Amino acid sequence: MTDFYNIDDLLNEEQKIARDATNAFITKDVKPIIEEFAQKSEAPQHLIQKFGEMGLFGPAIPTEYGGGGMDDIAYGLIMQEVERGDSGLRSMASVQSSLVMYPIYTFGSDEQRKKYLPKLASGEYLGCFGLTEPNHGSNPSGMETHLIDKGDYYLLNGAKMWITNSPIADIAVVWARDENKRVKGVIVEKGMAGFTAPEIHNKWSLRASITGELVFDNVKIPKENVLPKKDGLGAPLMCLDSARYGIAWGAIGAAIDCYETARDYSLERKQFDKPIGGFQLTQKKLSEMLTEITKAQLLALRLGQLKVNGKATSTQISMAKRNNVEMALKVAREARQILGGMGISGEYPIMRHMMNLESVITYEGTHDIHLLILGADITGIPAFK
Ligand code: TGC
Ligand code: FAD
Repeated sequence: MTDFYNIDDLLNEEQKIARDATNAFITKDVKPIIEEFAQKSEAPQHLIQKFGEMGLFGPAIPTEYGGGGMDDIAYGLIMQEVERGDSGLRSMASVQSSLVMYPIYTFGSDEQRKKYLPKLASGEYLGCFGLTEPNHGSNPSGMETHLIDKGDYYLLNGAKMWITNSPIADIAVVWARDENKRVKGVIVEKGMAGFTAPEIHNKWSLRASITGELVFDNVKIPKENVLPKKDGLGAPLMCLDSARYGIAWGAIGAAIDCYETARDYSLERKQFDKPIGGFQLTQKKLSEMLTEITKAQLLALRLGQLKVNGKATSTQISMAKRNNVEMALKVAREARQILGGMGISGEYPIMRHMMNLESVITYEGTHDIHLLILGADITGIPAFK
């Protein structure tokens, strides 16, 4: 495994075990089948249960609720290994862990924790997270989805767009404004009257992941389905911090898979009577890829240490998500060139990673939004508005 700066030495036993077990699972159960699912534009739903069995859902959620009870570095390493397989599968794991289990654990009542978390951890339930709307992506504070208080229940109306896993999800954590304009999180269950989740078709990216809408037409939400412990836009933004952190690690996995594929190919493929890896231009590409991967690994690990100590800031997370996803996309593009014509073939994983990363650089805050988050931190002047 690519580890040029012996980062392995900085990990504890639990973190290494989490990483290595996930690596073995992805190598055995994901790598051999994922290209075919992506080509068919189909999600490998048989893996949901296995992800639960492998502890890939909620690794950092306490064990009393079915989670793994591990630290954030172990969580990051798991995301890295899952994304070495496919960004769409990492999406499934990070949405479940950071955007569904995390808010239920952090903002939920004890009844909600007990009711949902063990089933989400085991893979019996799959969840999704509804923040983005057709008219409000980068600016979720403009959300139109709303709740009307009807006594012992709320009426939910509105729509969410681009929601990972929504067509197959058992529950959705949905963010909506109440009559006092406060953002609240509610748990919407599959089968509630007036709730539908149509699939979005024709994606050229994350093809092994299902994406859809969430449509609410006078959906009755019992009051016990409201997340009681926090309201305001800060609540979903805290969830995004957790997911963005996982993506900062995950992107490294995609980059390593592209780099290792290109390195191996460059040693086998001969042109002008020598391996293409022997040409200086190929060596420049490989050297720069390895350098950028190593810098991203160090950034992720230091961020993980800060997170474990409760010191990671949102802006530090934005910097790592932004840097590491861009790094992975650049590595994928360079790797694709090293493979020449074979670079576009499904025989190799590079083009799939590259297309996936075009979503990863947009979701969880676009590349430019993260730049503006950094700019606001540096100057004290938010440039979003
Ligand atoms: P702003 O006025 O700055 O803040 C509103 C309130 O939130 C608080 N806050 C935070 N709290 C916790 N954590 C954070 N990171 C926070 N950032 C802000 C803030 O203190 C304030 O609290 P209060 O009590 O004063 O109300 O908000 P803004 O409207 O100016 O927006 C700022 C901006 C642009 C950075 C934010 O809207 C943003 O991040 N936009 C990007 C949207 C986004 O990332 N969407 C992702 C949707 S989910 C997704 O993509 C899943 S992909 C699936 C997968 O992962 O696989
Ligand atoms: P827009 O906000 O319309 O942005 C378009 C362009 O304008 C971008 O380049 C952006 O950077 C730029 N821009 C916007 N505002 C500014 C500004 N102030 N200054 C400069 N430039 C600006 N969302 C969920 O809630 N849950 C999910 O599970 C989920 N899964 C997703 C899965 C996929 C495959 C995809 C593609 C998206 C998913 N999303 C999800 C939505 C994702 O978070 C949004 O696509 C993203 O936040 C950007 O919003 P948008 O697409 O509406 O783009």
